[in-house]
Amino acid sequence: MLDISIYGDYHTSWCPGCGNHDVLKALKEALAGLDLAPHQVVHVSGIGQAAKAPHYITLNGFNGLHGRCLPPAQAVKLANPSLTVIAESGDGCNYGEGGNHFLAAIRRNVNITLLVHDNQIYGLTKGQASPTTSEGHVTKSQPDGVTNASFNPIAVAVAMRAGFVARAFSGNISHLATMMQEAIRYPGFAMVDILSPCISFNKVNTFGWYKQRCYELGPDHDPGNWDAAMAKANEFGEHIPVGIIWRNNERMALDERVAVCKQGPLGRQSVDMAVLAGIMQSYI
Ligand SMILES: Cc1ncc(C[n+]2csc(CCOP(=O)(O)OP(=O)(O)O)c2C)c(N)n1
Ligand code: SF4
Repeated sequence: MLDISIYGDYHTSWCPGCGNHDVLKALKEALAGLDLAPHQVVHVSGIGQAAKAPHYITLNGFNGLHGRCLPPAQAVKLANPSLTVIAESGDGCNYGEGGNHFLAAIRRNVNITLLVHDNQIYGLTKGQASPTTSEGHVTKSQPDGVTNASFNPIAVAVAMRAGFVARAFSGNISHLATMMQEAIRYPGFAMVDILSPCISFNKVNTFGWYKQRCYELGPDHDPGNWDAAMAKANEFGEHIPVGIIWRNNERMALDERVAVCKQGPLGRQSVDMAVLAGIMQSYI
């Protein structure tokens, strides 16, 4: 196990008490436990408070556009499969602006890990409703309460038979770190939706609110059973299950399925100019 100090200790611009601090700590613990040195990991993010995570940890980092962390993360993995690739951003970024990239990543199943800081609000832009904000939640920009049905990322991912789907709570760092490790170990697209309070702009879904409701899934839940996973995915309210909700034990990652990927890193493969010229000719 590596010493956690290898990932640095940086001053952040996050509010004291924000759940993001716990997510960052859990990520360092998870990587240290997996013996992953900074040069072996690429950390890709979008825009928002959560998306600042790569600024505060010593790893290879790439900060992209709002909602767009998944396309570059998948490209990095395909270009160099020896790297561990982690995409990390907020619920707005991943399920709102990046909603279609989220669906495409599930379908494509490249071997990367997605960490979503789900604070059920747009934090950086000061508290507008995000896709996961509950119906009826009053915000400054929804003074009569949110009228849209909230997006359930877990149910969507399980319905699409994604690779690996887990939920965690930033108030339980060791459980969260374990979920991150399981996601990183999974050989395909793995997501962890992390319930992580924004203490400044979401006064409903607080640490206390989640603490009262979150319960850990035990050995009686079989993540390989799709019907059971769907039932757990739809449980959100008075009781919220955390743990591995769904694990697809059958679907192979794109990196294992597609012939060109099996020939090694795309970045090291040579281009057959004659074949390329032939393809271009066929369009002229
Ligand atoms: C295409 C685009 N739309 C909107 C914005 C403005 N914007 C920047 S951050 C943000 C909200 C981020 O919220 P979330 O992803 O939930 O992350 P949080 O700040 O809560 O961690 C928005 C709407 C933008 N930068 N780009
Ligand atoms: S505004 Fe909310 S999400 Fe942003 S740092 Fe503060 S508590 Fe965290």
